[in-house]
Amino acid sequence: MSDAYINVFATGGTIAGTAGSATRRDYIAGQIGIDQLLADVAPLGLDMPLVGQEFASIGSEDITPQIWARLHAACVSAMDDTRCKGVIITHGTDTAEETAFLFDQTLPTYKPVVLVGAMRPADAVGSDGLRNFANGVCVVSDDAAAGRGVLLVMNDKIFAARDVRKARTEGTDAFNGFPRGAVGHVTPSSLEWFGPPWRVQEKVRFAFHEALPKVAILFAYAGMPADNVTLALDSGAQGLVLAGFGNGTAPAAVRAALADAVTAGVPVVRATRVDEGLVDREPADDDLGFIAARALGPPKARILLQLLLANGIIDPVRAQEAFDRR
Ligand code: DAS
Repeated sequence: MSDAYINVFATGGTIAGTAGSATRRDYIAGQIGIDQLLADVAPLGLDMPLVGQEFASIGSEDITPQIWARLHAACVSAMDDTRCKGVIITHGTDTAEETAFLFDQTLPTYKPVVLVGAMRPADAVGSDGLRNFANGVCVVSDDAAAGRGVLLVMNDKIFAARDVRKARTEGTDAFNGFPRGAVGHVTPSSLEWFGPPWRVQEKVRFAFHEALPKVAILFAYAGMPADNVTLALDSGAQGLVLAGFGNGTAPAAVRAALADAVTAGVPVVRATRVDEGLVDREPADDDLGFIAARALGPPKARILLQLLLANGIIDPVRAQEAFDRR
C-alpha cells in the first residue's frame, strides 16, 4: 500500500490542551484543533501521511454517546477504506479506557485503531503529547499491529484496550495494564511486541448502539445501605455493576438486594473497587445469578454489560463467557 495513510480522529483532551505558559498548572483541554495538531506533527518527519478529522474538542470527562457514535461510524468507514492503514484517535486520558474498550468490542480487528493522549498540555515543559502521537504512528504503521483489538499508546508503552486503566492522576506514566501489563514497547524509532496478535481477523464482537441501556455502578463503602440498589433501579437502571470490596463483596443486605434485582430480571456484575486483581466466580454466583467481572474494572464492566443488554444477551452463562474472554 504505497499510497496508504493514517486517519487521525481528534476529540480533544490534554494532548490538545494549552495553559498559555510552560509552567502553569491549570490548562484548558481541547484547544488545539486538528489542523494545528497535524502542523505540529509535520516537522517530526513521520513516514506515513496523515488525514485528519475533528470530532470534538472536549475534555474526555464530557465524552457522550453521540460523539462515540460519530467516531465509531468514522472508524467503520476507515476499516472499509482500502488506502487507510489504520486509525489514531487523540483522546483525553480520563475516559480513554472506556472509549478504547467500547470500540474494541464493536470494531473488527483487521486494522489497528490506536488511542493516544497526553498527561501534560501541549505547551507545558516536558509535554508528552507529540511523543505519544509519534509512537502511535509507529504502531499503526506496523503490519503486526492488527489483530490485537483497540490499543492505547502512552509513555512508550502499548496497552490492549481490555487491560488498560488509568492508574495515576498525574505524571506521564499514568496507565497500567491488568492482567497483562503492556503488550509492546514503542518509541518514534523502534517497536517491539511482547507476543503475537491474539485476535487475528476477528469479526465484530457486538453490534454498536448509540443508545445503550442504562447501567449503574454501585460503589461499595463501609456501612453501605441496601437502598443504593433500590435507588439505582428506581432511576431506571437495567443492569447493575457492583464496585465491591476485595473480590467483589458487599454488605449482606446489599447482596440480598442485588439478588432480588437478578430475580426481577436485572443482571448484576460483581466487580471490585480495588485497583487490580481478578473477581472470580464463587459458588454463590450460581445460586444468585451474579456475573463475575473477572479482570474488568467497574467502568469497563459497565460498558460490557450495556453491550450485552443492547444485543439481547441476558442469560448469565452467556454473559459470563463475555467477561471471561480476552
Ligand atoms: N482533561 C482530561 C481528559 O480530557 C485529562 C487528560 O486528557 O489527560 O481526559
